Amino acid sequence: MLSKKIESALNEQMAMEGYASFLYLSMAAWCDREAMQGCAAFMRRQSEEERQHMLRIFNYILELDGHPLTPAIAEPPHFYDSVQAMFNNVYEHEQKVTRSIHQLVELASEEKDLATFQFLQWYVDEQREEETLMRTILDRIKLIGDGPQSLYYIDKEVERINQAQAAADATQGAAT
Ligand code: OFO
Repeated sequence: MLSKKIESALNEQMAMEGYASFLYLSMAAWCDREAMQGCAAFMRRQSEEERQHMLRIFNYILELDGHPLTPAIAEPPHFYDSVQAMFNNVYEHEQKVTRSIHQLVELASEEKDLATFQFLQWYVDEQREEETLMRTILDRIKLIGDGPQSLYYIDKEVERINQAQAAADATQGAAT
């Protein structure tokens, strides 16, 4: 059974994951229209992952006899100054989510809610991995620089990273 405080904090986190899903979907649309299909595919997959993160909390709240409140989602931005600016935005958003997850973990610990504390460890790991991934992409973008055809090479690099991530997820899925 969840305390009201934990239930409401989990509902807020669910809304945050939902927003991330829409934000990344909007980024996928922008990338597609900029002819960056590799980045578009990456953002679509990220969007789907965030939806799964939202549903994981939704299911957990139900399992603990609480009421998951399907959130209203604010409209995300639809345009970005550059692909670098867009990935910076993703990285900042992930850092914000990480802070929120860490606050939730602290709350679960204060409330002595061991089940929620345990449940949240998956999110702690996931956020660490996502921040590392976004930093890697930003580093590669910096290495490629802004010479002629840099957008082409950035798109190819993100496509390669996306395929590697999808393959790793498939292997993990097969192992569970
Ligand atoms: Fe939900 O994993 Fe990032 O935000």
